[in-house]
Amino acid sequence: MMNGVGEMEAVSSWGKAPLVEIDPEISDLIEKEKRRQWKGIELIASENFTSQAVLEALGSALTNKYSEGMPGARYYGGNEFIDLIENLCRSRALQAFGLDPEKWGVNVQPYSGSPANFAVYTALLQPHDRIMGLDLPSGGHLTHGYYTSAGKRISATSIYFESLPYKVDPTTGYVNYEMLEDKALDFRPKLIICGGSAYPREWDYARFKQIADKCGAILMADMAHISGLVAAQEAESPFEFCDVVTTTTHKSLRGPRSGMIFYRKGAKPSAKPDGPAGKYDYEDRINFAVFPSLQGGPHNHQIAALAVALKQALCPAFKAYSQQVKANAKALASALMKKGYKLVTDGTDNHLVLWDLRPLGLTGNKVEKVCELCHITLNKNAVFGDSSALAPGGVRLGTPAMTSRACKESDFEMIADFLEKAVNITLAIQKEHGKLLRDFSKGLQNNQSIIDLREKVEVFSKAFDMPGFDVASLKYQ
Ligand code: DSN
Repeated sequence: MMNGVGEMEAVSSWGKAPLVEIDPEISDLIEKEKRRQWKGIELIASENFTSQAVLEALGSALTNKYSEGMPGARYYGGNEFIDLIENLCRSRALQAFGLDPEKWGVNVQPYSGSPANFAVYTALLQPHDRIMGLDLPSGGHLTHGYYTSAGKRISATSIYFESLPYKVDPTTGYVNYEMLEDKALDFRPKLIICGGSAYPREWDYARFKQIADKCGAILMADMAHISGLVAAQEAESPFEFCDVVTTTTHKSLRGPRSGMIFYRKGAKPSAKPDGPAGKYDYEDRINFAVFPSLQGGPHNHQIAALAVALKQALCPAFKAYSQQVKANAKALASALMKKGYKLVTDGTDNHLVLWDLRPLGLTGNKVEKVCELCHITLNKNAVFGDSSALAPGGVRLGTPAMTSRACKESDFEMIADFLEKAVNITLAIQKEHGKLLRDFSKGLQNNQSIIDLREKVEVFSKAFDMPGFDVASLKYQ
């Protein structure tokens, strides 16, 4: 049945009307979320505040376009400008990490980090091939393989491949390279992954390469957390030693949510001293794994936004930003340690600290909850040796987001004071109401100490500007 003229007019008027008119409910929730971001202290180590320019590209008409395939070889017409955008993004990605386009290529189509990692496995491995990555409770990532102590396969990496974790040394918190080597020589993995989500120290990529060579494994770095620091040369670069490097783009790199896969190409040195040189064959395999094996059309608005973020990462100011991220993490770490708290590895080399709450008799869940009510956002995190994954013994704190709001070392000392207050509130509630979460939660309601701390946190946070949007025009102040 034909629609009436009035109905069709309504459809065409939707095209130009603003969000607030079309969907006040969603518009209002976005405004509330903006206020939450502005008035809170954001310490989630994997989050950041991206720029207005990146947000503009993300919200652009590029979202309308389908472009399966690679630039110059698409399955749909109309990709003249999309090709230019993707090629610009690819060349900026290589430039940002100082890579020679004769030796390295990059695929910028992965929707995010997990799809990027799975695309690498799909490209370079056969089902049930062996993978070694840092164990989740040691600070690794789910996509590097994870199954529970009862053997339940949690990550798709462990469902479709055979994964064996390596771990950190329980006394130092650093990766135990000797144990990794022993395990790798027994297990003979096809792929070894370096990189993690809650590891506060540098990676010894040269050592990883030695181990990978000894057992004939491909070496992949997942530099998602530190890619901004790598681009700014404020962290060791994995590119000298690794065959493949994956990353998300929204963490320390300050871009949109997206993913990239860098792969070696061109001449491949022989495995034997006098053997003939070969050629890397990763490029076609990785491109094919991303599309058509795993994904459909690339998200062109994300790719354009990533190109913008990479341009910003190439500016001298990004180096200064990344230096400040690290200086702030060190300031936060030493302020907490001065207060007598225990940090995993007793400090940090990068953008995060992992706070071991077990000596206080607290779990990460409770501290996360109290902090959230005080408008400090952080996440509970496993600490090596935790007996329960459901009640991890630590919290993870990161500095990239608040550094994007121009916080300096002295501000992070203030943040350490707020965290100390939050922990003391948690201890007091636990003492009064007990350890069981159900009982503990009763102490959170109308708790005056929480209300007082939240007020202080909001006053502190509001003093810092927000990248990406104008706080003066926020609907909720
Ligand atoms: N969810 C991210 C993190 O918090 O580290 C990793 O994907």
